[in-house]
Amino acid sequence: MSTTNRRIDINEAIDLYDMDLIELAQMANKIRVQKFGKKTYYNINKHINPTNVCKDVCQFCSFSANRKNPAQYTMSHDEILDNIAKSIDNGIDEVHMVSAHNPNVGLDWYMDIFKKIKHKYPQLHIKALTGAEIDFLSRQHNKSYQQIIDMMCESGVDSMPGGGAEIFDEKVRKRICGGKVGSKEWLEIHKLWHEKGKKSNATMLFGHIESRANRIDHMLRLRKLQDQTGGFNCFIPLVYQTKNNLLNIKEPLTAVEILKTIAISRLVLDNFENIKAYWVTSTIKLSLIAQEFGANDLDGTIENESINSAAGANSKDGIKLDEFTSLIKNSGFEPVRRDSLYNTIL
Ligand code: V47
Repeated sequence: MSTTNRRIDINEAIDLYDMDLIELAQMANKIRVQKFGKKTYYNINKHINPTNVCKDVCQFCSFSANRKNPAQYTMSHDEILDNIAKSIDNGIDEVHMVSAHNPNVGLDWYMDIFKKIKHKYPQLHIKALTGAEIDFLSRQHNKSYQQIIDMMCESGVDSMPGGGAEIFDEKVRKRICGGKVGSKEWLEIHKLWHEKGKKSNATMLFGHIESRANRIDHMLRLRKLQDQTGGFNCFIPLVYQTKNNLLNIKEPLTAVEILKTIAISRLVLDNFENIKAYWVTSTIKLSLIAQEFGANDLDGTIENESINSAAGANSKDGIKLDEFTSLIKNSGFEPVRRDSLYNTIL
């Protein structure tokens, strides 16, 4: 590896996987320490998934209603508001709202709930609608991406979550989620969102049928867009959960491969400030170790997690705040509460 400040290219990044685990950790940790010292960010948030009725059939998904999980639901706006009301006393400052691609409800069902949440709880940050949902809404309701994005802004959406990115490589994407938003379109939607002066996150789903080269390619496409817009808040590598879906992957990733991928993302994504080791998919224990591998954020308390718990993750009821902060502290790091835009909350 060169010692100049030249950016890591695709081949160099793939070769990083062959490095000794601890040496790789040290390289990633050096950057983490320069930027954040021992600080690890978390937030107090709530996930809501208002419907699991989905027009698409992604092979990795265990959440949407399909032949493996036939129990359909669609929450009313009152149910969603009641759900939020129950969490206000827990101090949440963010609602993270992601739905399946439900063709049975109108565009207003999506937009009106944002308005109602903002009206009732103006202090809450609404992080909602993935690039995949925006693409679905645009096709379903014959609107441009720009029109949907304008509607989101008018309805009170503050930022976009990073979901729906999966893996950008077109061949792999076709096999795991053919028919859903394309890679170019996902990036285009985030670009348009950033051009409105808004922030979003970026995920990468790994540990299924993709190669290491596919992961690096994914990161480099994100790095390119981030160079243009600077609009991504954080990168979130999502570890594929194997249960109750159609992919049928027999060998889940090893901890070493997960940690190496997190460390490499810190090194390759030199223009991303925050790398999130999402405790839900990495498991809480591995996320704590990932703090030594370049990760500076572990996500939040969540309260109800449906997408990954349906696939086997131990996250259905979120994590209790004191347990979360003690675990960070006891692993030698300083838990720092942040808002959705990474401002520190004292
Ligand atoms: O896009 C679906 C993933 C994502 C599985 O922006 C799975 O702060 C693992 O994007 N195994 C939705 N992952 C969740 C998401 C997210 C989560 C937390 C924080 C943020 C953020 C965004 O969940 C989907 C998909 O990639 N997913 N099924 C599975 N079996």
